[in-house]
Amino acid sequence: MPNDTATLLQNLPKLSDTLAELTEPELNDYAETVAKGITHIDNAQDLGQFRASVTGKKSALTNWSKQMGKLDAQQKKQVGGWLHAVRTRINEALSNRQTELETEALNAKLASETIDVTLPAKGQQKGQLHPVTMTARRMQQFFKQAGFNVATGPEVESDYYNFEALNIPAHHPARAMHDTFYFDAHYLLRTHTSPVQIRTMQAGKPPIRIICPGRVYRNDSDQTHSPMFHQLEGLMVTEKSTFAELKGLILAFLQAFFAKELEVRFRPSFFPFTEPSAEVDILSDSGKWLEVMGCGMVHPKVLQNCGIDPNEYTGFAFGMGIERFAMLYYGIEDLRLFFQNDVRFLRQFG
Ligand code: 2NM
Repeated sequence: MPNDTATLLQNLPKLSDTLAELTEPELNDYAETVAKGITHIDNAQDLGQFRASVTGKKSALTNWSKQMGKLDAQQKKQVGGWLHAVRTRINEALSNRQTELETEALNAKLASETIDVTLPAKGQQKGQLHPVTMTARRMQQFFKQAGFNVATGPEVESDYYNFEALNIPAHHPARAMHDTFYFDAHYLLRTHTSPVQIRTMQAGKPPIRIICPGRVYRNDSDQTHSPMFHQLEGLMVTEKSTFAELKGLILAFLQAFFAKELEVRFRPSFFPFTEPSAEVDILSDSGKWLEVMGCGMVHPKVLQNCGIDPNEYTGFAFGMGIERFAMLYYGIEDLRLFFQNDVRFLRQFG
């Protein structure tokens, strides 16, 4: 069925121009043909044109209506009824089609404007976590399942929390060793996360099982040192924590972190805040021992400084550099890559 107005108009029944010659079936047929044609019009503009052609001033219908005056009263009533029915039928068809076309237009507009809000934005690349963050999370995952809670604290510390409480008195060589960034005589950037452990011991009672991840600062910068780096330290204080337990925990951690059986070696060492103290080495694939962390039994003086009676409680502590673990885990040779924020480097860790 054609749907342009010109063809539709041509295909309408050719009825007499003279009203007196028209019959009801002819008019009904005309109305039906017009109504059917209307259903095929596919746009509002054509519908408007068609409306004007079949109901407007110059339409056959209007022409017939104008001749009503020539009819006698009885004919007027009858033919008037017929014409009214034709006009009503045509107007109804026009109105229905108009509603349909408006609905179609609205649906098409809505469809064309549909936005999938779940699509990634144009020209955007997915970000990912920094390898140091992923490494820290991997480390924390182990200790959390082992019953340790995560504790955090300020990066700007007092010399008391960073040194004194840890049995590192003024003029102790460890203070020089630490190459500390001082703000003034008392305030500094923490050189390790141990002050968080001090604050936790002061604030609470054993049993204590915490890990303290975070940024630490030392005035040191070369291939293997960054002035800011990350540490994860741990502390457990109970009525009977032992070095054997510490060894078992660290062995389990290292094997879980590197996801393989590892040769681990505890080497006697010294820290002012632990006694005895040890460095922990792992045997690398190349057969070399690599130092990965330090640990020891918390020094009785440190417990005392925090209001914990060393005759009632014992504790062990350990500390490690997160960058060092990230380098070993991902096989990264140069520490500085972590801090340059070069996306060509960062994108390699999925
Ligand atoms: C290490 C090695 C050995 C340590 C000790 C303490 C505290 F506060 F409990 F005394 N926190 N961290 C510790 C012990 C840290 O890092 C190489």
